[in-house]
Amino acid sequence: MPATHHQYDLVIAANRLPVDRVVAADGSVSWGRSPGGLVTAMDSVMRERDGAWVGWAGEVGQAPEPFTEGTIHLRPVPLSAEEVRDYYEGFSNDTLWPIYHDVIVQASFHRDWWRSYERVNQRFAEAVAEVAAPGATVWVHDYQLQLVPRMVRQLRPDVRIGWFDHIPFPPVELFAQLPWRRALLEGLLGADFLGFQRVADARNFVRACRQLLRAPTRKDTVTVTAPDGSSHTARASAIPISIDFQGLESLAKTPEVASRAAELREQLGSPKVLMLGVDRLDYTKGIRHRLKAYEELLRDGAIAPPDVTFVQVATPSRERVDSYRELRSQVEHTVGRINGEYAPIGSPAVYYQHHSYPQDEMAALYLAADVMLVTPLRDGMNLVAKEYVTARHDLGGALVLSEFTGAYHELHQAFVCNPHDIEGLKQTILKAIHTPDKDKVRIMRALRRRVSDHDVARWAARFLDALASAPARPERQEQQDRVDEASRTARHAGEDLKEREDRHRRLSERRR
Ligand code: GDG
Repeated sequence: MPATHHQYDLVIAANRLPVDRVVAADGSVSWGRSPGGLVTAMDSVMRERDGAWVGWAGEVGQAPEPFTEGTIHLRPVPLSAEEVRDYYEGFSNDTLWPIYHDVIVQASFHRDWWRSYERVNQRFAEAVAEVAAPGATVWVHDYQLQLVPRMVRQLRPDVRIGWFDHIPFPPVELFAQLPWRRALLEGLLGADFLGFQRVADARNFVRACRQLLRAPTRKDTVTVTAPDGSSHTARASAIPISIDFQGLESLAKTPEVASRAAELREQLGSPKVLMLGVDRLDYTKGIRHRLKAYEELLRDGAIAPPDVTFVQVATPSRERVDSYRELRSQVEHTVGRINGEYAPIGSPAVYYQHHSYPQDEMAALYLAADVMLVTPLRDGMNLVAKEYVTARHDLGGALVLSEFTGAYHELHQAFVCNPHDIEGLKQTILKAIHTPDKDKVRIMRALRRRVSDHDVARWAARFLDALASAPARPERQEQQDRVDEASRTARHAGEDLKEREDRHRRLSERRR
């Protein structure tokens, strides 16, 4: 820990830094803030603390020198071309991602990839240990960095460590396939607090620890004993992520976005019903199932262009991983077939956009769409669902939402579907189209209330509160157990309040 480094009270570690390299026309290089909820959330907590962010800057080879962007100190971690291939595209996206998403595609297991994952995680941990102030709070993000909590704990036993899982945590039956399952769980158990999108994810994690490590568990806590005999308690709970409600709502309310939304509808041939899908081009997002249901609705004559049309934004993603390349060609083939079969000249049935848009254009698309199709086969949360309802300050529109998303657990008033059930999905889409406006307004109001009450700033604050109050030391947990036990005994014996208080006091005195 060189004394020359400035150290920070709050350290975020995530695969990517929240910035993108911008090359100006004159060739000069600078950094621009990448848009996204996580950055906004961190802004809200870093305003009050001295914060640093450890992550990859997005380019292979030597990392840029640490720098400051806005209020955040950025500490780039270098990755070589082989590490991007093995740690990132390989182990993270072709081993863990499929296992954690119900094995929609087969996972690949390669020992080289695992070794690279370990090496890169160690590098992240060392960078964290270097910038964390004594007693700092360290917040590690996501499946790419599951070994980091334990590695940081070994380097810096003084810091408090949290980990947040942005994607699902799989049932133990699937997780158990991983040859490195023990090391992954032990890596995570270096954390004092682990946050998940759904209660089921937290439960899956605790169950995996119990079954695969034989670790003692109690409700949402796991007791971890290190080889040296020292132990600590890790707590796992659901703290679902959200978005910057106010920021997006204000953007959607600007006259520019409103007029762009109207212009988009006109450019799309002024359909009576505009359907929209916005996803990374990922097999978890259910794009093929969505297209199948849509194609069958056209075939059945239940809908037809130009009255009904569908815009699918499919943001390029992980294009060097085979399963993603295959998905792209299947989706593009299907879109071509649908348009060839069902669209008259000048009125496409599907507008397929394989590129990304600026945020104001996304807001205009949301505002223009009558039916938003969010149909993943499995998704940790799905922020698009939350963004859509946030943009609909006019209370218009209808959200079709898969029950296999984390978002479903908060937005269950939406038009809920099981994307595997194509017949059911078709009926849900028709229901979203034909439900009377007054009912849709009522639904939209409820959905918006949920997101506005649970925005991303609240998510970050809840996570940090949970981390701050997690039982970092086992003695603390034992004390709590003793107090719980005393109050149970007191209740059973029918003691009155005074006696119970006396008992607690005696216990506390004994502890001191
Ligand atoms: C992981 C989990 C979890 C997409 N296209 C454009 C664009 N986007 C933005 C959306 C949204 C974000 O990307 C995608 O978020 P999701 O939640 O849908 O999905 P993942 O990327 O899979 O993220 C997921 C999330 O982590 C957070 O915890 O919800 O379950 O898989 O914000 O708006 N944004 C812009 N142009 C585009 O073309 N500006």
